[in-house]
Amino acid sequence: MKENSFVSADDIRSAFSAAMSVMYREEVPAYGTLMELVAKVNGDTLAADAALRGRLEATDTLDRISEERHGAIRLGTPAELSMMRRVFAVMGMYPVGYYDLSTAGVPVHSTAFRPVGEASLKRNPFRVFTSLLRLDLIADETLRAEADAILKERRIFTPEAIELTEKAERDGGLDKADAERFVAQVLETFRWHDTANVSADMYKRLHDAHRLIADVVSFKGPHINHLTPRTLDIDHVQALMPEYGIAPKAVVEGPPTRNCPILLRQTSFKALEEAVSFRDAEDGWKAGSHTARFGEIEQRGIALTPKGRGLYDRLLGDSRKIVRPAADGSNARDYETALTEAFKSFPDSWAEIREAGLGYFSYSLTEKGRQTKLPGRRDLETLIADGLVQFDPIVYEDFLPVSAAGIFQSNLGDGAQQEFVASPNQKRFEADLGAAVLDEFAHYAGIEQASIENCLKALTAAVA
Ligand code: OOG
Ligand code: NI
Repeated sequence: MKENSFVSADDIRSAFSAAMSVMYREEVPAYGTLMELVAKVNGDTLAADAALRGRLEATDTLDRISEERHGAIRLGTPAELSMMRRVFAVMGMYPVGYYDLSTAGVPVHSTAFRPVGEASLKRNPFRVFTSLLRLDLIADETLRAEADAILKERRIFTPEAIELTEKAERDGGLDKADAERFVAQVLETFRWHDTANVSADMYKRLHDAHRLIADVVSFKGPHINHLTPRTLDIDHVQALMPEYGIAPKAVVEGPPTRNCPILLRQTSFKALEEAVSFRDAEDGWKAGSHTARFGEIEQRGIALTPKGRGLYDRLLGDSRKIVRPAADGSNARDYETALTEAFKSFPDSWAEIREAGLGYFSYSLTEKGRQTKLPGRRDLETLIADGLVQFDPIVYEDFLPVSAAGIFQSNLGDGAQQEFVASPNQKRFEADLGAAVLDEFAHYAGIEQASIENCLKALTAAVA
């Protein structure tokens, strides 16, 4: 087969995220309502802010502004995780970062599968936050063994999805017809099943151990548990949710509202209680319910360096020492005030953030820079001071463990707080995944460095 007849991985990912969006809106109508609200607020925000509109037109694809930016699944076994890695690779999505959520009372560890190159991110940044259940954190040995046996029996991928993934690996891509089949087949893995794999009794035992264990073990597959479009004004969407008949989680996760957005802010509507049938030896099925699926929104800011991230973590920790957000929203205002206070010591202009070495920036030539040729290399600070080079924040494309834990918790119910001994195990995760995860800091540093090199090269090119 000729190579140029392959559909690009970026196009397959775009088709996949679009198909998943349609499926999820059908499965969870409240999610469709959230999408409408997001599109409206994004439209209003752009209409009121011509400068923002201009910037987005220049740097982004404006007509895709309200589309999904991420989703999440929870897997049960190492074999599922490593196959998922191969499936996502066909869509140009690679594991970035390691997140240990055990410290936050959730028995999983995770990575985010996402596109990594600038062109791919621009075309479609869709990511899937992917968690692997840690049965090793479950104290009850009998239950652990039972859960393990149930998980080993299930097949979350259709035979055709596996065949097409192998074909893509073998041939280096998929043609149009195969790419379409691949999207349809892989979508099956993410579909909701309203019939459980287990009896109501088993479900209850799993649920009593941890709600998340019941969510992973009781079903045929790792249903997509939320999708997340991008909003240009997260505070506004949060405030409007009740008017649209959807219940927001108590607080927005992440940093407070700022002039210069940093990292990632997220909020969601609370997971819905849905009817499911459990296996029952006597009369076939027994009616019950399960709560897992929700909708989320995100707003992204600059990627922080390890130093910036350290400061972020410290200030977040400080504010949570003063007020810990309650799930019922009763102290939401106090929490916001404490957060805003604490973050006063995080510089809030791009120049200060850059000078303090807190964030990653992409450097480019100014108009004057483009018309200048220098006889030799000068240092970056001089070039900036001379108005030859400018800098723009690099957007954070990853996730935050404390925020992720908050999202998990708000959708597991108030009683779900549980203590586990902190036990990050990246080596084990990577062995199960069958690959190392990309180090996010090294990745952003690489993008920054490459942009600096480009400027220096362009400024001296004609003379060299
Ligand atoms: C994943 C929660 C993490 C986020 O946006 O931080 C997440 C889950 O609930 O499975 O999606
Ligand atoms: Ni999420």
